[in-house]
Amino acid sequence: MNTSLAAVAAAMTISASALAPGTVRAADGDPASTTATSRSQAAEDFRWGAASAAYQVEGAPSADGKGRSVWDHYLDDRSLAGPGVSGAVAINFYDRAQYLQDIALMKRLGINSYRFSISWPRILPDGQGPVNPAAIAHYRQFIADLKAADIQPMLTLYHWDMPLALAEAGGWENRDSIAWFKRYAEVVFANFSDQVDLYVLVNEPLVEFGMKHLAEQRMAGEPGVFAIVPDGPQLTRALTTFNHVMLASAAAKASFDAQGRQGRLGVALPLFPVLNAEGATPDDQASAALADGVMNRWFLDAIYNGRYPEDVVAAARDKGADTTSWAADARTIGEAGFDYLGINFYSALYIRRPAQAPSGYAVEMFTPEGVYTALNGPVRPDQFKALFDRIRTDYGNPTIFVTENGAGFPNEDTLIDGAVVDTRRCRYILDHVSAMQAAIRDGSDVQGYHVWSSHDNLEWLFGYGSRFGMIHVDFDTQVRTPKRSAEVYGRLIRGEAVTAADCE
Ligand code: GCO
Repeated sequence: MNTSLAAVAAAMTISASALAPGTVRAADGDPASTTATSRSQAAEDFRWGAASAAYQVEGAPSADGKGRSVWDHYLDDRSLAGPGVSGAVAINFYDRAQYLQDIALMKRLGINSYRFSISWPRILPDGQGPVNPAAIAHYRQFIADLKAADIQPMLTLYHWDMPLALAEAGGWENRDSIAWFKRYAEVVFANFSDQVDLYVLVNEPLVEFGMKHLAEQRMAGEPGVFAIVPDGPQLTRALTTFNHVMLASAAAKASFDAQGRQGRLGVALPLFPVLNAEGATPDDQASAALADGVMNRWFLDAIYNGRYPEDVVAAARDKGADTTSWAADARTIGEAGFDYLGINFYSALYIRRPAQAPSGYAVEMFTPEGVYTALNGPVRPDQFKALFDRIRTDYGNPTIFVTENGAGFPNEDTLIDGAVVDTRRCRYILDHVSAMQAAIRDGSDVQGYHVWSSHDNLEWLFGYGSRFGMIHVDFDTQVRTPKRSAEVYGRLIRGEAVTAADCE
């Protein structure tokens, strides 16, 4: 482990009650005028949770009249995650007997918020056509079961499992996707708004695009590269996609408001602080600034300032993009008035300019020697804190929910004598909770934190080998075993003071 982080972790004592100071601030932002009552109320209302996504956990790809999704196609028809790797069973979460056990387990840990996604092709099997009442009934029962266990739902409408028919019609690259999503969202709101008051409209347009591009490369017979930040040739397509996803979210929000529904709506963005390595050249610095523009500012500037960042727009124009509608589109996104910002945070990213790049936008992600990393990149809780600070100071201190934070590490999830001691994940969670608490003390309005993920599950094109759960799943028997991280997270939520030593 990176020694400075190890030192920080070792010295820290963390408890949920450390949240209280600064959790709520008065409208004028002056902590001095915050009352003690509102502080403890906010600490009490804080959502301590875990997150998952339909395709990664549910299985049952044709139960109750489900239509096919693009992910059924990728894994089952095209074997893109390897031979025999399928979402047909996943962790069997569509099965009520199974999920009731899982809910009971989460309740025992003390989790009071569960972020899950519902599957668009279950609700509208062909994407736009008739509503499937059996799917509605299933999710209504699931939400009722969650609430009966005192776990509050945070419902994600879209976590990448696009109905295949719509993917074949161009998916998010087709501007009609705005209308497709709006219709789907209206069906969801009409059927669930008596049960749910917190929604994530879409999850991670950036990573979805990277994953789709990797799928395309594999379908073309190449091993492919998973580029979180779109590389030069992909820039125009990526930005077009992001624009449509955000416009679709804005349209869904406008419709929700017009119908006078009660609830809070936002989007979950994967925000990646961008770093230069030591000895970076001015070209590397310019590439890093543009990568920050594409991954972070593109979304945040539109949501909070109603405009797209000029440097990114210029780079896209340079690549031949038709940007005519973008200024008006960004204004529409800015006017949507999302109720909170969902942050999915995993790591910071080192960026440089690739050698022999053509002129214009060119970025490359890399990991310098000796940097402590998890499966999703360099582990930097200090950058998590810096991200909260940036959003507070540059974007008007919006309400934030941490919609995902978590880690996987190679060879750490082995079941030995009935136990999994996932020390690195456990420390990762404590370090990041501590960074979040420091940001709250400094005035950030964070109202919930969700670990990705409650359970080990299907990691998209990377199959079942990349485990991110606090609960170990034996994928052959479906037996669950809470790991050390689950135990320590549960103690933290229940108000005990825990330290990194508890993770050993
Ligand atoms: C993601 C996703 C999750 C992943 C997680 C771990 O948002 O990329 O929301 O589906 O499984 O990030 O890589």
